[in-house]
Amino acid sequence: MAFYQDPPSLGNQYDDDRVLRSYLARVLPREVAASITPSLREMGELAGGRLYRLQLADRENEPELTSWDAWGKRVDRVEVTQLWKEAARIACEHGVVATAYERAHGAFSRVHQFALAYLFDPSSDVYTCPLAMTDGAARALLASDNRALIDRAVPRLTSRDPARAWTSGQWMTERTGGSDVGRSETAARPGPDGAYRLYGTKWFASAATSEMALALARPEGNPEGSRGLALFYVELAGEEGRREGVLLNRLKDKLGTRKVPTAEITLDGVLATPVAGLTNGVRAIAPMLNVTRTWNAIAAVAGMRRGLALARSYAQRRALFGATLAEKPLHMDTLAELQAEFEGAFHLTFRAIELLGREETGSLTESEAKLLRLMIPIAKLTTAKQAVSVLSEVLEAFGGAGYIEDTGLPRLLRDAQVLPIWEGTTNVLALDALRVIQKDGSLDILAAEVARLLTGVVEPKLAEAETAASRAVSHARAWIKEMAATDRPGLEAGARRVAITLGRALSLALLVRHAAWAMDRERSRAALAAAIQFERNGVDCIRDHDPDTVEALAETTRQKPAT
Ligand code: MFK
Repeated sequence: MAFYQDPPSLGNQYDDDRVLRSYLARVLPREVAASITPSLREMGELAGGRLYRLQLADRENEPELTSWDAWGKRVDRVEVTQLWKEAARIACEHGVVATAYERAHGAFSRVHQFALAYLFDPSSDVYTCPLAMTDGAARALLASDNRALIDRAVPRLTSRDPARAWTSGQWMTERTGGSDVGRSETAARPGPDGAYRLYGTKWFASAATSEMALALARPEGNPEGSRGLALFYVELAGEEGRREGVLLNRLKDKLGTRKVPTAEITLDGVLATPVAGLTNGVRAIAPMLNVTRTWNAIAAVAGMRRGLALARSYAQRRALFGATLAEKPLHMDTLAELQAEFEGAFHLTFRAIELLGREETGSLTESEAKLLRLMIPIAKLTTAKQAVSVLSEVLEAFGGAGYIEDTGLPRLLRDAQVLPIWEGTTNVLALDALRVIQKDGSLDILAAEVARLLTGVVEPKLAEAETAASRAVSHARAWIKEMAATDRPGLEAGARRVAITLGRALSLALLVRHAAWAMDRERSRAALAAAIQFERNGVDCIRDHDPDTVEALAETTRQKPAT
């Protein structure tokens, strides 16, 4: 008999997830946990079963843009993949956005909603991209207090009825770039009737199938820079599904997220309504960014979890050199490192989600609000980097099969590679975190949070992890203070290392706190092992700035190419 390898398989993705179930048991009141468990189990079943099978079967399909009909009329129709059609219906009916706004369980509804998103995401072919923007748009509209727009759009954005539900786009990035948004060129011109129309090009409009978008544009006569931009609401759900004044030039040919119909769009006089005045558009869209960055972190965590679930299944089935991979010490050591990274990212992200839920229900203290403002960029950038490195290792854990498209595995890495890029690159968010730290003292609050998490933990095996977490935060505080006084360029150069150190220190403190709880209440040693392993993986990345070395290498960068 010739040899054929059994492929990896997935079970119910809720029942199989110790980390999720243990976390929910700790944070949720018993009656809330009992009430939401059936919905999570149902989503876990879909994600490990029907949706996953459809995802594999639909692997080669991609969205298609039809610009013209047979008779020469411009139609700009986007046909999405089969899985996306199914994912849209499932997400809507299961309330993957709506749950957060229905607030059946107050602040815990955010935890419920993001637990649904976490289970759904890896089998959705990144349908979580439009969901993230939809959630973010609902949040930004509600924050704007623009009653007419709230009444018009929010019930659609948060609907559970697929026939009524809308998704939203987020139109920021232009050819001038996605980071320095203040250079945007899109103009907003009022007509004789006072209504605004937008003129310009949006260069990376994700999920071009949405029924509305929030867009940044500069009202004519406004000054340059980001304060001269305003936030506009654009409705696209016209009579025939296509709105006058919006042209889809082409879909992007991307490394990953290939099922997401990301478009280059020309705005040629589309009607638009100011959301919150005619200036300070970045400030007005910030609530959306904080929500989409949280979705980014949950997608990173969910991607890691899916990769590890497949790698574990494979390790049990794949035999070589006389034993299965699951019996090989080096393979298990490799997977242990990855598992610890996933668990750290999980607790970091869900802690931010808990605070988000409390912010939205008005139960956040002033210092917790500052902590949340700092945690979102830190969680986004830390988890995105982890996802890329963990999923690269996951592919290697399959040997050559991890490199072969029809296993469905390479997609995991390609789709992860967008996570450090969109919604603010690692460096842009590290600088955002540094600005926040210097402005409002939120690093002291983060340090107090780490100290609080470690208080009362008496397990001797966690002592090294506790020390590493608090030392890393102290190092970051001292380093920022010293560099701010002596070496501003050095401070900027080290911003990424500081942000990742803070992300890892907070993750470790959260792991320690959860491990202590899990040993006490569940008699489980798995969370303890994750905390110990995470500390071994390394926490403090801060290095002294060495301007001579950096400058010497910068000279190479600046060298003109030989002609
Ligand atoms: C599954 C996951 C799915 C995710 C899917 C999403 C797909 C969508 C794809 C995209 O759209 S990717 C494009 C995303 N682009 C970005 O995320 C922009 C990245 N650049 C930045 O974040 C820059 O730091 C920023 C544009 C904000 C810099 O602009 P400014 O105007 O120089 O910023 P400034 O002065 O720091 O902020 C202006 C105001 O906004 C300030 O308030 P005040 O006017 O009151 O002083 C800031 O405090 C406030 N602000 C900025 N960021 C904030 C914020 N407030 C709260 N939270 C924030 N995050």
